[in-house]
Amino acid sequence: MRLDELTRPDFPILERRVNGQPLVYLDSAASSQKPRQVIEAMTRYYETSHSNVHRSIHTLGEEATELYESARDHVQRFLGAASREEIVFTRGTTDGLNLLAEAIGRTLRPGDEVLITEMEHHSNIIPWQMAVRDRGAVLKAVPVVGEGFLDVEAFSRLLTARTRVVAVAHVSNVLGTINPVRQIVARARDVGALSVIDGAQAAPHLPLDVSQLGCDFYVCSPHKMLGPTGIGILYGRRAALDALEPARGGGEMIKEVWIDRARWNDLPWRFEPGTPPVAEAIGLAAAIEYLEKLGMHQVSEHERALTRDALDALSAIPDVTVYGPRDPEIKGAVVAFNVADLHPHDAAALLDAEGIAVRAGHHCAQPLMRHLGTVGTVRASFSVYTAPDEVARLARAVSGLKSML
Ligand code: C6P
Repeated sequence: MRLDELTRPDFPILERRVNGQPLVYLDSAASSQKPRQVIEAMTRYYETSHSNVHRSIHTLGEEATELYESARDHVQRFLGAASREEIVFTRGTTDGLNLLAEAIGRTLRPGDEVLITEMEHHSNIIPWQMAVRDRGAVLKAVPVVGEGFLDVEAFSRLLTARTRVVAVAHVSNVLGTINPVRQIVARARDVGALSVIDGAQAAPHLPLDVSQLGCDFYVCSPHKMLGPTGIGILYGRRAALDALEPARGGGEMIKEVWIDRARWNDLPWRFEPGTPPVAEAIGLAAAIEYLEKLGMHQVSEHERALTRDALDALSAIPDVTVYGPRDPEIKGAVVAFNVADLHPHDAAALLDAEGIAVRAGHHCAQPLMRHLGTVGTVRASFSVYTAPDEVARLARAVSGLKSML
Protein backbone atom coordinates (compact mmCIF):
# COMPACT_ATOMS: atom_id res chain seq x y z
CA MET A 1 0.00 0.00 0.00
CA ARG A 2 1.26 3.48 -0.86
CA LEU A 3 1.97 5.77 2.09
CA ASP A 4 -0.76 8.24 1.17
CA GLU A 5 -3.35 5.43 0.96
CA LEU A 6 -2.29 4.31 4.42
CA THR A 7 -2.25 7.76 6.04
CA ARG A 8 -5.06 9.79 4.44
CA PRO A 9 -7.87 8.39 6.62
CA ASP A 10 -5.97 9.77 9.65
CA PHE A 11 -6.12 13.38 8.42
CA PRO A 12 -9.67 14.74 8.89
CA ILE A 13 -8.92 18.04 7.13
CA LEU A 14 -8.20 16.25 3.86
CA GLU A 15 -11.90 15.34 3.63
CA ARG A 16 -12.94 18.94 3.16
CA ARG A 17 -13.72 20.71 -0.09
CA VAL A 18 -12.38 24.10 -1.13
CA ASN A 19 -14.19 26.21 -3.70
CA GLY A 20 -16.40 23.27 -4.58
CA GLN A 21 -13.44 20.94 -5.25
CA PRO A 22 -11.77 18.30 -3.11
CA LEU A 23 -8.88 19.97 -1.28
CA VAL A 24 -5.43 19.33 -2.75
CA TYR A 25 -3.08 20.46 0.01
CA LEU A 26 0.36 21.14 -1.48
CA ASP A 27 1.63 23.56 1.18
CA SER A 28 3.09 21.16 3.74
CA ALA A 29 6.47 22.97 3.78
CA ALA A 30 4.68 26.01 5.25
CA SER A 31 2.86 23.78 7.76
CA SER A 32 1.83 20.15 7.54
CA GLN A 33 -1.64 18.86 8.38
CA LYS A 34 -2.18 16.90 11.60
CA PRO A 35 -3.31 13.32 12.02
CA ARG A 36 -6.15 12.42 14.36
CA GLN A 37 -3.59 10.80 16.70
CA VAL A 38 -1.95 14.20 17.36
CA ILE A 39 -5.24 16.07 17.76
CA GLU A 40 -6.59 13.39 20.11
CA ALA A 41 -3.43 13.27 22.25
CA MET A 42 -3.68 17.02 22.86
CA THR A 43 -7.42 16.91 23.56
CA ARG A 44 -6.96 13.95 25.92
CA TYR A 45 -4.28 15.86 27.81
CA TYR A 46 -6.47 18.95 28.21
CA GLU A 47 -9.45 16.82 29.24
CA THR A 48 -7.61 14.68 31.80
CA SER A 49 -4.17 15.89 32.90
CA HIS A 50 -3.64 19.59 32.23
CA SER A 51 -1.59 21.46 34.78
CA ASN A 52 1.65 23.42 34.84
CA VAL A 53 4.86 21.36 34.78
CA HIS A 54 7.87 21.11 37.13
CA ARG A 55 6.07 23.18 39.78
CA SER A 56 3.22 21.36 41.44
CA ILE A 57 3.38 18.23 43.57
CA HIS A 58 -0.28 17.35 42.99
CA THR A 59 -1.27 14.44 40.76
CA LEU A 60 -2.14 16.50 37.70
CA GLY A 61 1.14 18.40 38.00
CA GLU A 62 3.06 15.14 38.09
CA GLU A 63 1.13 13.64 35.19
CA ALA A 64 1.66 16.74 33.04
CA THR A 65 5.38 16.82 33.91
CA GLU A 66 5.78 13.16 33.04
CA LEU A 67 4.05 13.59 29.68
CA TYR A 68 6.06 16.72 28.89
CA GLU A 69 9.40 15.11 29.78
CA SER A 70 8.48 11.94 27.91
CA ALA A 71 8.09 14.09 24.76
CA ARG A 72 11.75 15.03 25.22
CA ASP A 73 12.69 11.33 25.16
CA HIS A 74 10.73 10.95 21.91
CA VAL A 75 12.67 13.83 20.33
CA GLN A 76 16.01 12.49 21.58
CA ARG A 77 15.27 9.15 19.89
CA PHE A 78 13.90 10.72 16.70
CA LEU A 79 16.94 12.98 16.21
CA GLY A 80 19.52 10.47 17.43
CA ALA A 81 20.77 12.76 20.22
CA ALA A 82 23.15 11.23 22.75
CA SER A 83 21.11 12.33 25.77
CA ARG A 84 17.76 13.92 26.69
CA GLU A 85 19.64 16.88 28.21
CA GLU A 86 20.58 17.88 24.67
CA ILE A 87 16.94 18.57 23.71
CA VAL A 88 15.58 22.04 24.46
CA PHE A 89 11.97 22.96 23.70
CA THR A 90 11.52 26.38 22.12
CA ARG A 91 8.61 27.98 20.20
CA GLY A 92 9.79 27.03 16.69
CA THR A 93 12.76 27.09 14.33
CA THR A 94 12.74 30.91 14.27
CA ASP A 95 12.72 31.02 18.05
CA GLY A 96 15.53 28.46 18.31
CA LEU A 97 17.71 30.40 15.88
CA ASN A 98 17.04 33.64 17.77
CA LEU A 99 17.91 31.94 21.06
CA LEU A 100 21.23 30.80 19.61
CA ALA A 101 22.01 34.12 17.94
CA GLU A 102 21.24 36.00 21.18
CA ALA A 103 23.38 33.71 23.31
CA ILE A 104 26.29 33.31 20.88
CA GLY A 105 26.00 36.95 19.81
CA ARG A 106 27.00 38.11 23.29
CA THR A 107 30.34 36.40 22.88
CA LEU A 108 31.20 37.91 19.47
CA ARG A 109 34.17 40.29 19.28
CA PRO A 110 35.11 42.89 16.64
CA GLY A 111 36.39 41.11 13.54
CA ASP A 112 34.58 37.83 14.32
CA GLU A 113 32.60 36.41 11.43
CA VAL A 114 29.32 34.53 11.08
CA LEU A 115 28.96 32.56 7.87
CA ILE A 116 25.51 31.82 6.41
CA THR A 117 24.41 31.15 2.82
CA GLU A 118 22.48 32.94 0.12
CA MET A 119 19.70 30.34 0.25
CA GLU A 120 18.80 30.86 3.93
CA HIS A 121 15.30 31.54 5.19
CA HIS A 122 15.06 34.99 6.82
CA SER A 123 14.95 33.16 10.17
CA ASN A 124 18.56 32.14 9.63
CA ILE A 125 19.62 35.60 8.40
CA ILE A 126 17.98 38.27 10.56
CA PRO A 127 18.94 36.86 14.01
CA TRP A 128 22.60 36.78 12.86
CA GLN A 129 22.34 40.32 11.47
CA MET A 130 21.15 41.34 14.92
CA ALA A 131 23.91 39.33 16.60
CA VAL A 132 26.79 40.93 14.67
CA ARG A 133 25.33 44.46 14.82
CA ASP A 134 27.05 46.77 17.31
CA ARG A 135 29.72 44.17 18.02
CA GLY A 136 31.96 44.96 15.09
CA ALA A 137 31.42 41.41 13.87
CA VAL A 138 30.69 40.60 10.23
CA LEU A 139 28.01 38.50 8.51
CA LYS A 140 29.08 36.73 5.30
CA ALA A 141 27.16 34.46 2.94
CA VAL A 142 28.18 31.60 0.66
CA PRO A 143 26.71 32.27 -2.81
CA VAL A 144 24.42 29.89 -4.67
CA VAL A 145 25.56 28.55 -8.06
CA GLY A 146 24.22 26.36 -10.87
CA GLU A 147 20.83 24.73 -10.35
CA GLY A 148 20.84 25.85 -6.72
CA PHE A 149 23.92 24.48 -4.97
CA LEU A 150 26.28 26.12 -2.51
CA ASP A 151 29.48 27.40 -4.10
CA VAL A 152 32.00 25.02 -2.53
CA GLU A 153 35.04 27.10 -3.54
CA ALA A 154 33.54 30.25 -2.08
CA PHE A 155 32.74 28.33 1.12
CA SER A 156 36.40 27.31 1.42
CA ARG A 157 37.47 30.90 0.84
CA LEU A 158 34.96 32.43 3.27
CA LEU A 159 35.59 29.95 6.10
CA THR A 160 38.58 31.25 8.04
CA ALA A 161 40.06 31.32 11.53
CA ARG A 162 37.85 34.40 12.11
CA THR A 163 34.63 32.39 11.54
CA ARG A 164 32.86 31.83 14.85
CA VAL A 165 29.58 30.39 13.56
CA VAL A 166 28.52 28.56 10.39
CA ALA A 167 24.71 28.57 10.11
CA VAL A 168 23.23 26.66 7.17
CA ALA A 169 19.89 25.20 6.09
CA HIS A 170 19.90 21.43 5.85
CA VAL A 171 17.27 21.68 3.08
CA SER A 172 16.34 24.90 1.26
CA ASN A 173 12.63 25.78 1.57
CA VAL A 174 12.61 27.07 -2.02
CA LEU A 175 15.16 25.13 -4.06
CA GLY A 176 14.78 21.94 -2.07
CA THR A 177 18.56 21.52 -2.22
CA ILE A 178 19.84 19.07 0.38
CA ASN A 179 23.06 20.71 1.52
CA PRO A 180 26.14 18.61 2.39
CA VAL A 181 25.79 19.44 6.06
CA ARG A 182 28.04 16.67 7.33
CA GLN A 183 31.00 18.09 5.36
CA ILE A 184 30.06 21.65 6.30
CA VAL A 185 29.95 20.73 10.00
CA ALA A 186 33.36 19.01 9.75
CA ARG A 187 34.90 22.02 8.00
CA ALA A 188 33.42 24.39 10.59
CA ARG A 189 34.91 22.28 13.38
CA ASP A 190 38.34 22.39 11.67
CA VAL A 191 38.46 26.18 12.08
CA GLY A 192 36.93 26.13 15.58
CA ALA A 193 33.56 27.53 14.50
CA LEU A 194 30.19 26.45 15.93
CA SER A 195 27.84 24.76 13.48
CA VAL A 196 24.13 25.62 13.50
CA ILE A 197 21.88 23.62 11.18
CA ASP A 198 18.42 24.88 10.27
CA GLY A 199 16.55 21.61 9.87
CA ALA A 200 13.05 23.09 9.39
CA GLN A 201 12.67 21.50 5.94
CA ALA A 202 14.72 18.36 6.65
CA ALA A 203 13.34 16.96 9.91
CA PRO A 204 9.86 16.27 8.46
CA HIS A 205 11.27 14.32 5.51
CA LEU A 206 14.69 12.74 6.08
CA PRO A 207 15.98 10.15 8.55
CA LEU A 208 18.19 12.12 10.95
CA ASP A 209 21.05 11.35 13.28
CA VAL A 210 22.44 14.51 14.81
CA SER A 211 25.12 12.61 16.73
CA GLN A 212 26.52 11.22 13.49
CA LEU A 213 26.14 14.60 11.82
CA GLY A 214 28.34 16.01 14.59
CA CYS A 215 26.75 19.46 14.51
CA ASP A 216 26.75 21.71 17.56
CA PHE A 217 23.13 22.81 17.13
CA TYR A 218 20.16 21.59 15.07
CA VAL A 219 16.77 23.34 15.05
CA CYS A 220 13.40 22.37 13.59
CA SER A 221 9.65 23.03 13.76
CA PRO A 222 7.19 20.30 14.85
CA HIS A 223 4.31 22.02 13.01
CA LYS A 224 5.98 20.98 9.74
CA MET A 225 6.36 17.41 11.10
CA LEU A 226 2.65 16.56 11.57
CA GLY A 227 2.82 18.11 15.05
CA PRO A 228 1.30 21.25 16.53
CA THR A 229 2.29 24.90 16.17
CA GLY A 230 3.78 26.78 19.13
CA ILE A 231 6.65 24.41 19.95
CA GLY A 232 10.16 24.13 18.54
CA ILE A 233 13.07 21.75 18.90
CA LEU A 234 16.60 22.88 19.61
CA TYR A 235 19.22 20.15 19.78
CA GLY A 236 22.53 21.20 21.28
CA ARG A 237 25.57 18.95 21.59
CA ARG A 238 26.15 18.60 25.32
CA ALA A 239 29.48 20.45 25.36
CA ALA A 240 28.14 23.21 23.09
CA LEU A 241 25.04 23.74 25.26
CA ASP A 242 27.16 23.67 28.42
CA ALA A 243 29.38 26.40 27.04
CA LEU A 244 26.39 28.60 26.18
CA GLU A 245 25.32 31.26 28.67
CA PRO A 246 21.49 31.59 28.69
CA ALA A 247 20.33 34.87 27.16
CA ARG A 248 16.73 34.56 28.33
CA GLY A 249 15.69 34.51 31.96
CA GLY A 250 12.65 33.69 34.09
CA GLY A 251 11.09 30.95 36.14
CA GLU A 252 12.39 27.38 36.03
CA MET A 253 15.69 28.17 34.31
CA ILE A 254 17.31 28.81 37.69
CA LYS A 255 18.41 26.85 40.78
CA GLU A 256 18.76 29.77 43.17
CA VAL A 257 18.05 33.49 42.87
CA TRP A 258 19.27 36.51 44.80
CA ILE A 259 18.34 40.08 43.92
CA ASP A 260 21.63 40.67 42.14
CA ARG A 261 22.50 37.22 40.76
CA ALA A 262 21.34 33.68 40.12
CA ARG A 263 22.58 30.15 39.69
CA TRP A 264 21.36 28.46 36.51
CA ASN A 265 19.36 25.25 36.42
CA ASP A 266 20.74 22.06 34.82
CA LEU A 267 20.40 21.27 31.14
CA PRO A 268 18.04 21.39 29.33
CA TRP A 269 15.77 23.50 31.61
CA ARG A 270 18.38 26.27 31.75
CA PHE A 271 17.17 27.28 28.29
CA GLU A 272 13.43 26.90 28.95
CA PRO A 273 12.32 29.95 30.99
CA GLY A 274 8.61 30.28 31.78
CA THR A 275 5.72 27.87 31.31
CA PRO A 276 6.57 25.70 28.32
CA PRO A 277 4.21 24.52 25.55
CA VAL A 278 3.03 21.41 27.40
CA ALA A 279 0.08 20.32 25.23
CA GLU A 280 2.20 20.99 22.16
CA ALA A 281 5.00 18.76 23.45
CA ILE A 282 2.45 15.99 23.96
CA GLY A 283 1.13 16.51 20.42
CA LEU A 284 4.72 16.44 19.17
CA ALA A 285 5.33 13.08 20.89
CA ALA A 286 2.25 11.69 19.11
CA ALA A 287 3.52 13.07 15.77
CA ILE A 288 6.91 11.43 16.30
CA GLU A 289 5.25 8.10 17.14
CA TYR A 290 3.23 8.45 13.94
CA LEU A 291 6.29 9.21 11.79
CA GLU A 292 8.31 6.43 13.44
CA LYS A 293 5.54 3.94 12.73
CA LEU A 294 5.64 4.91 9.05
CA GLY A 295 9.45 4.85 9.07
CA MET A 296 11.44 7.89 7.95
CA HIS A 297 13.07 5.94 5.10
CA GLN A 298 9.60 5.16 3.71
CA VAL A 299 8.53 8.78 4.26
CA SER A 300 11.46 10.18 2.27
CA GLU A 301 11.05 7.55 -0.46
CA HIS A 302 7.35 8.43 -0.86
CA GLU A 303 8.09 12.14 -1.03
CA ARG A 304 11.00 11.65 -3.44
CA ALA A 305 8.65 9.85 -5.84
CA LEU A 306 6.19 12.77 -5.63
CA THR A 307 9.00 15.27 -6.20
CA ARG A 308 10.12 13.29 -9.25
CA ASP A 309 6.53 13.27 -10.62
CA ALA A 310 6.18 17.02 -10.03
CA LEU A 311 9.55 17.84 -11.62
CA ASP A 312 8.75 15.71 -14.69
CA ALA A 313 5.20 17.02 -15.12
CA LEU A 314 5.93 20.70 -14.52
CA SER A 315 9.13 20.81 -16.62
CA ALA A 316 7.17 19.34 -19.55
CA ILE A 317 4.76 22.31 -19.61
CA PRO A 318 5.93 25.03 -22.01
CA ASP A 319 6.73 28.37 -20.37
CA VAL A 320 7.02 26.86 -16.89
CA THR A 321 10.33 27.64 -15.16
CA VAL A 322 11.30 25.18 -12.44
CA TYR A 323 13.85 26.26 -9.80
CA GLY A 324 16.34 24.16 -7.86
CA PRO A 325 18.06 20.83 -8.55
CA ARG A 326 16.36 18.62 -11.15
CA ASP A 327 17.51 15.42 -9.47
CA PRO A 328 14.97 14.31 -6.82
CA GLU A 329 17.67 12.21 -5.14
CA ILE A 330 19.33 15.38 -3.87
CA LYS A 331 16.20 17.39 -3.26
CA GLY A 332 13.69 17.78 -0.43
CA ALA A 333 9.91 17.62 -0.86
CA VAL A 334 9.41 21.03 -2.52
CA VAL A 335 9.17 22.17 -6.14
CA ALA A 336 9.24 25.92 -6.87
CA PHE A 337 8.21 27.22 -10.27
CA ASN A 338 6.80 30.12 -12.25
CA VAL A 339 4.35 30.14 -15.15
CA ALA A 340 5.44 32.48 -17.96
CA ASP A 341 5.23 36.02 -16.56
CA LEU A 342 2.17 35.33 -14.44
CA HIS A 343 2.70 36.79 -10.95
CA PRO A 344 3.08 33.89 -8.48
CA HIS A 345 0.27 35.31 -6.32
CA ASP A 346 -2.10 35.31 -9.31
CA ALA A 347 -1.09 31.76 -10.17
CA ALA A 348 -1.72 30.65 -6.57
CA ALA A 349 -5.12 32.40 -6.49
CA LEU A 350 -6.16 30.69 -9.73
CA LEU A 351 -5.01 27.32 -8.36
CA ASP A 352 -6.90 27.96 -5.12
CA ALA A 353 -10.06 28.51 -7.15
CA GLU A 354 -9.60 24.86 -8.20
CA GLY A 355 -9.10 23.69 -4.61
CA ILE A 356 -5.31 23.48 -4.88
CA ALA A 357 -3.35 25.04 -2.00
CA VAL A 358 0.20 26.10 -2.91
CA ARG A 359 2.40 28.82 -1.46
CA ALA A 360 3.44 31.82 -3.55
CA GLY A 361 5.77 34.72 -2.89
CA HIS A 362 9.36 35.16 -1.74
CA HIS A 363 9.06 32.33 0.82
CA CYS A 364 10.97 34.44 3.38
CA ALA A 365 14.09 34.08 1.25
CA GLN A 366 14.52 37.46 -0.45
CA PRO A 367 18.31 37.23 -1.00
CA LEU A 368 17.70 33.94 -2.83
CA MET A 369 14.88 35.52 -4.91
CA ARG A 370 17.32 38.27 -5.90
CA HIS A 371 19.82 35.62 -6.98
CA LEU A 372 17.12 33.84 -9.01
CA GLY A 373 16.09 37.18 -10.58
CA THR A 374 12.43 36.86 -9.61
CA VAL A 375 10.06 38.55 -7.17
CA GLY A 376 8.79 35.19 -6.06
CA THR A 377 7.76 31.71 -7.09
CA VAL A 378 4.87 29.32 -6.76
CA ARG A 379 5.82 26.37 -4.55
CA ALA A 380 4.24 22.94 -4.23
CA SER A 381 5.34 20.86 -1.25
CA PHE A 382 4.53 17.35 -0.15
CA SER A 383 4.03 15.20 2.90
CA VAL A 384 3.16 11.64 3.88
CA TYR A 385 -0.50 12.11 2.86
CA THR A 386 0.17 13.63 -0.58
CA ALA A 387 -1.09 11.39 -3.41
CA PRO A 388 0.43 11.10 -6.90
CA ASP A 389 -2.93 12.04 -8.46
CA GLU A 390 -2.80 15.34 -6.52
CA VAL A 391 0.51 16.13 -8.22
CA ALA A 392 -1.12 15.23 -11.55
CA ARG A 393 -4.04 17.55 -10.71
CA LEU A 394 -1.59 20.35 -10.01
CA ALA A 395 0.15 19.79 -13.36
CA ARG A 396 -3.17 19.79 -15.24
CA ALA A 397 -4.24 22.99 -13.50
CA VAL A 398 -0.87 24.65 -14.24
CA SER A 399 -1.22 23.74 -17.95
CA GLY A 400 -4.67 25.36 -17.81
CA LEU A 401 -3.15 28.55 -16.39
CA LYS A 402 -1.12 28.96 -19.56
CA SER A 403 -4.19 28.82 -21.75
CA MET A 404 -5.83 31.49 -19.53
CA LEU A 405 -2.98 33.92 -20.21
N1 C6P B 1 9.35 28.14 6.28
C1 C6P B 1 7.84 28.07 4.40
O1 C6P B 1 6.75 28.15 3.88
P1 C6P B 1 9.09 28.65 11.75
O2 C6P B 1 8.21 29.64 11.05
O3 C6P B 1 9.82 29.25 12.90
O4 C6P B 1 8.38 27.38 12.09
O5 C6P B 1 10.18 28.18 10.66
C2 C6P B 1 10.99 29.14 10.05
C3 C6P B 1 11.80 28.50 8.96
C4 C6P B 1 13.19 28.43 9.09
N2 C6P B 1 13.94 27.83 8.17
C5 C6P B 1 13.42 27.27 7.07
C6 C6P B 1 14.30 26.58 6.09
C7 C6P B 1 12.02 27.33 6.86
O6 C6P B 1 11.51 26.78 5.77
C8 C6P B 1 11.21 27.97 7.82
C9 C6P B 1 9.73 28.10 7.60
C10 C6P B 1 7.95 28.16 5.90
O7 C6P B 1 8.86 27.89 3.73
C11 C6P B 1 7.21 29.35 6.44
S1 C6P B 1 7.94 30.89 5.99
